[in-house]
Amino acid sequence: MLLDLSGKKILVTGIANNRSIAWGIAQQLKAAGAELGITYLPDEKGRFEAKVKELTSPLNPSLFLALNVQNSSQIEEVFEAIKNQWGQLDGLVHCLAFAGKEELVGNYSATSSEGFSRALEISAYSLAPLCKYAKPLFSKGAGVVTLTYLGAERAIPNYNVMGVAKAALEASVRYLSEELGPENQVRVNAISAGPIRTLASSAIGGILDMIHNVEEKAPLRRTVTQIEVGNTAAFLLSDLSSGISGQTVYVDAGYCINGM
Ligand code: IMJ
Repeated sequence: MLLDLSGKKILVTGIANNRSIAWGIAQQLKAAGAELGITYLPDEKGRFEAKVKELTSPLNPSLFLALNVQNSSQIEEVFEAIKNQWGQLDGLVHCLAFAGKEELVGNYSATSSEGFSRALEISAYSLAPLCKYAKPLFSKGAGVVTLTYLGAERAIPNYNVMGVAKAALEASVRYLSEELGPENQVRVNAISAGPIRTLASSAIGGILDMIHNVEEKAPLRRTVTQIEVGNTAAFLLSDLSSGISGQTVYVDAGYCINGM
């Protein structure tokens, strides 16, 4: 098999429900033979935990861990569990983003300092401490994949502080790839996915207009699926992509090449 992840132990963060891009990624990594660890966002009522557990149980994850990246001891606990159960890590998938609803509408100049800090902390900064704790566990040729969006480099209505966070995330991918590459051939890449209806996008005004625009203008005249993003993540975490690091790879039906 050309694309083979068998024997690879990969941690997937950011699954919230069956529309999550992280869920499409987890399914395709499993289909390629990977052994999965899954994290969920702990909340008071345990709603995410129950939902994500039920959704992912067919994939037989060998680790199922609480992870709120704003809680640094939880980050340490996740990698302690990986060290104890797996002894090593072959892949890390970062699909975490959050901005306050009020920051995702209207004028960017109205972004509050707290809103800016929170969006950047969760959506961009979090990749750094995850890589810091993963680093001693990474096997030779391990990979890191994160999710970004075109709003990092173009001004997209209402994306606002998330665009700034994604720009910081894409820059972080370059610095982390420079840090992790030399010693152990660890590669760090981002996937820039086109708009998909998910929990993170359905709450947004104008998302349907964005999707219709893609269906009209993208070279493929359609949107992409979570599974297509998952297939690219599988490629980026496999040895097939051994020469690719520090990149933003577009899985957007070609949308971003259009002049208008
Ligand atoms: C998000 C906001 C504005 C425009 C948007 C999006 N477009 C797309 C998204 C055009 C495709 C979705 N996207 C790429 C995101 O990164 C979304 C992040 C996000 C979404 C929410 C919604 C609910 C909430 N906080 C959020 N934080 C981040 O309370």
